[in-house]
Amino acid sequence: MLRGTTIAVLLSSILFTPAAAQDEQHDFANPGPRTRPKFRYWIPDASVDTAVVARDVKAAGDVGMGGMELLGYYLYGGPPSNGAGRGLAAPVDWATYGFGTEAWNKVFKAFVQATKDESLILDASLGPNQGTGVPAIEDSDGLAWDIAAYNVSVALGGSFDGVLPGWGTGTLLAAVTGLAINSTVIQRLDQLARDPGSLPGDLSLNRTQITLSAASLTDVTSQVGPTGQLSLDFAANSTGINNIIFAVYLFHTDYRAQDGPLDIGGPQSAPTSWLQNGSWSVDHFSARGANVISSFWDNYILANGTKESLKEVGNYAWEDSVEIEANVFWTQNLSASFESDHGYSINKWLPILFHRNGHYENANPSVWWVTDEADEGNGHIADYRSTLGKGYHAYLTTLTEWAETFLVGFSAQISYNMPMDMLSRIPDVTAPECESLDFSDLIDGYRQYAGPGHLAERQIISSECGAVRGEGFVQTLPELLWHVKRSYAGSVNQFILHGYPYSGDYGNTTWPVFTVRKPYDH
Ligand SMILES: *[C@@H]1O[C@H](CO)[C@@H](O)[C@H](O)[C@H]1NC(C)=O
Ligand SMILES: *[C@@H]1O[C@H](CO)[C@@H](O)[C@H](O)[C@H]1NC(C)=O
Ligand SMILES: *[C@@H]1O[C@H](CO)[C@@H](O)[C@H](O)[C@H]1NC(C)=O
Ligand SMILES: *[C@@H]1O[C@H](CO)[C@@H](O)[C@H](O)[C@H]1NC(C)=O
Ligand SMILES: *[C@@H]1O[C@H](CO)[C@@H](O)[C@H](O)[C@H]1NC(C)=O
Ligand SMILES: *[C@@H]1O[C@H](CO)[C@@H](O)[C@H](O)[C@H]1NC(C)=O
Ligand SMILES: *[C@@H]1O[C@H](CO)[C@@H](O)[C@H](O)[C@H]1NC(C)=O
Ligand SMILES: CC(=O)N[C@H]1CO[C@H](CO)[C@@H](O)[C@@H]1O
Repeated sequence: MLRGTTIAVLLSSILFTPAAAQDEQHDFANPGPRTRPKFRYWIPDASVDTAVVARDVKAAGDVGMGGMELLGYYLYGGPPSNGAGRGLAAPVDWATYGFGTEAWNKVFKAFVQATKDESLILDASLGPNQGTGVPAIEDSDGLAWDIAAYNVSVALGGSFDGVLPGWGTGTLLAAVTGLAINSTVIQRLDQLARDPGSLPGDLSLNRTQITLSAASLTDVTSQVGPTGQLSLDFAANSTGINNIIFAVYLFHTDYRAQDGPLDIGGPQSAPTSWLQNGSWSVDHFSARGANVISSFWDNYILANGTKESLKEVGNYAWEDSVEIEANVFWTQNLSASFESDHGYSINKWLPILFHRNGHYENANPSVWWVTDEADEGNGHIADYRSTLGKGYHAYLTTLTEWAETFLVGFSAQISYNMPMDMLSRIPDVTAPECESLDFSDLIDGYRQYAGPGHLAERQIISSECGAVRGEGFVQTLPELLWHVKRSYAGSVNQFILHGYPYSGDYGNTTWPVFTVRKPYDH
């Protein structure tokens, strides 16, 4: 963006002129709000004082910011059971002060109005905590999915007559049999060293690796009875370690973007409807997940003039890094999409997906199943990841198209924490966002991220800039400028400084009053 493309950039900004962008002054000494940095603005929840919100917005404008990016922090989704520096309870009732409630709307409207009053612009997180979801009816199809595998071993030459393991824990996706022919303990002394046969980006992990004969893998789903009954005879096999029957089930992760009031401590009351019951992470691999978010906003946030106000001062709808927990990222229709993408059924390859395809500890089990194919089955994993990426494309582009009808567009931290080709998804949003923290201020990292954006003529490459582990409330401006300059050098041209916490008190006199400090960690 900084090189010899000024004419192209000017031309495309004339062609791409949402109402709110037309007022932008291209004055180097006194840039308009769209060119200035913004603060990520954490409010703890919707119990905040709207006068303080207005004061914070004004304070941001007064120090030269273009505006704020509003994020209801909600104790990072909810207080963890071990405290972790975030308390053990919410000090106010989240049935009343949850994301998307009447109280939330009041705060949001005040934020929009303050932004307008100060002639600034705003970004808004799509949901609480990190924007992965909104209030919704529990277990509805558009919410996040996961799969789990259960197994039972059968001795060589033996047989099985019983109920599938794990029966009743979800919808049966497939039952598969295979012959284990090797079991090896793999020790990886250097975690960053490339594992032979692994896919790009995989960490090297210690594990027991069980090799399945690819030729033996058999989809036996059609033989499973209505109560999970299965009878199989393995008499034919006399070599190898043992036979294994896998049962793989589909279910909702029930991963919360914001805990429901009864899932946390503090002065909580029972929700009277799903609207007061916290937020659920949506399915990030289908348009259906995107529609849960957009229809919630259309019906419960954008009504009564808010949408019209956003046409004036709204910049981006935004989603933070995706941190949904899953064994294996999935979407309800993935098996069908996989078959139509690759021309074969995923069913008998399901057992080998259960490592490095989800998030958090569940994606790093102590046992990996692989095949005796030359690539240990990684070709099938790559096929799965490409289908998953197409689902994510549908999610991102659906939100982008929706956001562009009333905002400048959609900004998101693309493919964070998910096993997909990040670069191919970067063009899917209006303003792809990276960050200084986990890009480690690496100019080449920024360039890799910005490249696909430039090829797709994206004008803005955003950064969540300035977070440094352990530097909350002690960082100096020269340090911050250093992060900014490294980013500019790598083609980043929008800065969301991380961050500005709500400046008022949080809580009430009955519950401990404290100010939420969220200095650095997401
Ligand atoms: C403050 O805590 C008291 C005691 O639990 C509760 O009754 C009251 O509703 C709380 N106030 C707010 C604003 O949540
Ligand atoms: C297979 O099942 C056993 C017990 O049924 C369980 O301990 C083991 O973790 C399972 N293996 C894998 C890789 O899931
Ligand atoms: C089992 O796998 C290990 C590691 O790949 C290999 O060294 C060993 O030869 C294999 N054993 C058999 C019987 O194939
Ligand atoms: C694997 O195990 C070895 C031996 O216990 C240990 O030294 C090493 O750090 C472990 N590697 C990883 C990547 O955890
Ligand atoms: C709220 O969510 C909980 C699960 O967290 C569920 O058990 C309860 O039925 C839900 N209540 C309403 C009113 O939706
Ligand atoms: C819009 O106004 C109606 C009527 O006052 C009210 O019932 C509804 O909750 C409002 N919706 C929003 C999102 O403000
Ligand atoms: C599921 O995928 C198949 C194959 O791509 C497609 O024909 C079908 O419309 C999809 N269904 C849904 C609900 O997305
Ligand atoms: C019944 C069964 O699992 N048969 C398998 C025995 O092992 C050979 C070699 O791996 C496979 O080809 C068979 O399918």
